[in-house]
Amino acid sequence: MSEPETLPEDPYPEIGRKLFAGPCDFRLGCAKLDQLPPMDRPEIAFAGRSNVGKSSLVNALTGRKTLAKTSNTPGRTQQLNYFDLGGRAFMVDMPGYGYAQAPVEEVAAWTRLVKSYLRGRASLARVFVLIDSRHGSRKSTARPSR
Ligand SMILES: Nc1nc2c(ncn2[C@@H]2O[C@H](COP(=O)(O)OP(=O)(O)OP(=O)(O)O)[C@@H](O)[C@H]2O)c(=O)[nH]1
Ligand SMILES: [Mg+2]
Repeated sequence: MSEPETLPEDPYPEIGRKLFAGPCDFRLGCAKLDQLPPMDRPEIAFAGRSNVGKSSLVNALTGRKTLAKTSNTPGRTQQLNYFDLGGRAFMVDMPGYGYAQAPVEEVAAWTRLVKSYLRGRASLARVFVLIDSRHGSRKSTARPSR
């Protein structure tokens, strides 16, 4: 059997372009697991050190400037922020890890939330871990417990 002369065109770049060019709205911010929305669609989440650019990436992907709130100060995002991507999927902008300019109890609370979410969310399809190319992947700055 002879090979077809041209492969069928890959439809996914265009599907993706349309998805991110369409509506994307902030749905809710969750400070606790029981506030998470129903698991009725796939979720993708952005993780990484505080200030690495997770919220900026949500804005860049959707071509919006202020959909996700960004800041020069690490520790801006303090909840699991859900963005509804055209009713097809959720993008989840997560709080970061590492140094954050926030009270230690609050950082500990959102760190617990993120860990529980990552461990148990059945509809979580992908997690993208952002790494600042200026620093590479760094060792945890967490101090050993005494
Ligand atoms: N140079 C550079 N700066 C960026 C880039 N992306 C984001 N920034 C800047 O980095 C800072 C932090 O961006 P955010 O998107 O708020 O970072 P974040 O990871 O959401 O931070 P937290 O919510 O605090 O965890 C802002 O001042 C952005 O303008 C990038 O690709 N290059
Ligand atoms: Mg953020």
